[in-house]
Amino acid sequence: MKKGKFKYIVIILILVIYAVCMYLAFGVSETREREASTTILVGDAAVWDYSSRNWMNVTTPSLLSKLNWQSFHVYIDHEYLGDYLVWNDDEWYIFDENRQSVSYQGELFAYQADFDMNILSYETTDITDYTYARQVLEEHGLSPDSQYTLATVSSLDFDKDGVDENFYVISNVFAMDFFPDKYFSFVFMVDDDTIYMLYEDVDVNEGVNGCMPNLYTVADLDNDQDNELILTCAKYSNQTPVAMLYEFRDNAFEIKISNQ
Ligand SMILES: [Ca+2]
Ligand SMILES: [Ca+2]
Repeated sequence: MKKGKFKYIVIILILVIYAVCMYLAFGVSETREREASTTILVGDAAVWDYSSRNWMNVTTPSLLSKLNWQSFHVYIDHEYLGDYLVWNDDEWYIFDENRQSVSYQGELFAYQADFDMNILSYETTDITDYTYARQVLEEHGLSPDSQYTLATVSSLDFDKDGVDENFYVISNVFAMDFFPDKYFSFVFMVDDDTIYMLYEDVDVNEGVNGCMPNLYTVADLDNDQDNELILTCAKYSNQTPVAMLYEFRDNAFEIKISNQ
C-alpha cells in the first residue's frame, strides 16, 4: 500500500470513530430528551403539555378539543383505573373503547406519553404528631395551638432512597365553628427532621378567602428519573382550583408551571 493512501484510510477511520463517539455522547441523549413528551390532565384544573424540556398550559378550546377521543392512562386517587378515551366539556369525561361512558369518583389524573410514567401510590391520614405543624405555625407568628380545618400527612418515598418522606398539609381556611383572625395554609415535606416548604399562605381571615391545599399527584412527570409533585389548592367558590407542578432541586421545591 502506498504511504499516501494509508494516510487517507487512517484519517477516514479517525473521522468515523469521532462521528460515532459524538453520536453516542450527544445524539443518544438528545434522542432521549426529545422522546420525553407528555400531556397530562390534572382533574378539571389544568392540562399541561411537556416537550423539548418545556411545560406549557393547554387552555385554548381548539387545542383542548384535539384531545377529545384520545386514549389516556387514567388514575383515580393515585390508583390506576385503566386506559380510556377522554372528552372535555368544562370537565373531563372518560369512555371505554366502545365509547360507553365510564363513571368515576375521586381525583382524576390522566396522561399520555412516549414513556411509562410511574405514579406513586400513597395513603393520606390525619396527623397524630403535631410537632412539625406547631413548629411551622410558630415560625410564621401563629399560635401553635391553632385549630385546623385540615391536618393530614402522606408518607411516600419522594427521593427514592428507600425511606419515606412525610408530606404535611395543614390549614384553617373555611372554618365554620371558629373564626381565626388569620387564615393559614401550609404544605411541607419533612425529611430527616428537616422541613422543606412547598406552599405557604397566611393572610387576614375574611371567612371564605384563602384556599385548601391538596397533594394531588407524585410522579416522574418528565422522565428524568426524579419525582415531581402536583399540588392543587381549592377556593371556596367553585372557581378552578390552583394547580402547581413542583420539582425538588438544590434542596428546595420550585414551581415549574402553574395554571394561574
Ligand atoms: Ca425517601
Ligand atoms: Ca422528573
